[in-house]
Amino acid sequence: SPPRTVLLTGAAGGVGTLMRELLPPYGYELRLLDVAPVPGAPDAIVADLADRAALREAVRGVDAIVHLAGISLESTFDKIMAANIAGTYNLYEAAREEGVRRVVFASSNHAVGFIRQPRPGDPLVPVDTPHRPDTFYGLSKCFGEDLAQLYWDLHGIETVSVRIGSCFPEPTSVRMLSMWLSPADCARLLHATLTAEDVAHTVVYGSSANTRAWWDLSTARALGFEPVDDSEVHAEKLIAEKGLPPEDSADARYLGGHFCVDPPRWPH
Ligand code: NAI
Ligand code: 15L
Repeated sequence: SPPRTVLLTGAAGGVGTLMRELLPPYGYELRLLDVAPVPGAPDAIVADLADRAALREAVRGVDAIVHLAGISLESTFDKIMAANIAGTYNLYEAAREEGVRRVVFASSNHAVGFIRQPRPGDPLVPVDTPHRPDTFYGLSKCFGEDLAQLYWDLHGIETVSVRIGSCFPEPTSVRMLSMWLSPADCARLLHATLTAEDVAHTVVYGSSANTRAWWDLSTARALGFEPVDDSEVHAEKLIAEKGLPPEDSADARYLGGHFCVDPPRWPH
């Protein structure tokens, strides 16, 4: 039977706040967790991913986990290590101990951020391209994907790793015209990842049906995801406001855009 009770980690964050509104209509009962208090949700579990006892209690009895918690931008290695690397390990251990069978892991475009943006006519970027992180942050997402594979192979815990593009109410940069995952499409995608059968460890790209897409969405579609929105409706206004990024800038060159911030060292 499809999962009903879902633990949403990172519930106080940007995506978490959007999904708190958009997932319940699909029939989910959400249990919320964040290290920060979740506004308007007095029942939310306020706990750090470092707190193994709290995680074990938080995952007890849920059908699935949507794991959004963590540092969501570049930071120091030590902070990334604690929240994203050790934190994700702690959560999977809790899932194993409590018998939770499915996790949806919020990976990121920054796991493959140093891949060149395809130009019009080039093939879309496939999910099985080698990792190419652009930051310690992106590296932590590579770790999370490999951890997910290990927990499938060793313990039979299924994961869909969603390499999210840019999930915000609207695209706010030219790069985001390619990367945008509308909140409604994000909810559709999470619903697909929670209900598809036999996912083992599947990696999918998370973006909308963007005219300027860079990514191959076939693995997401195979789970039943049908994106509806297209960032193109925002393109004219956005480009008029921001202009196109210079051709030799990271924003015009790499999937990860401005996360690839070190121009003098680009050998490619
Ligand atoms: P966010 O930074 O707004 O939210 C992350 C939440 O995690 C925050 O509420 C924070 O308090 C919580 N958190 C951080 N460290 C924690 C810890 N040690 N223990 C418990 N909670 C902790 O990020 P956003 O934008 O909502 O992203 C959600 C997830 O999706 C993140 O994992 C991010 O890396 C990933 N993602 C988001 C993208 C986007 O476009 N918004 C793009 C790609 C990936
Ligand atoms: C991410 O991974 C970040 O969490 C998010 O804040 C955005 O910066 C997004 O990528 C992006 O690349 O636009």
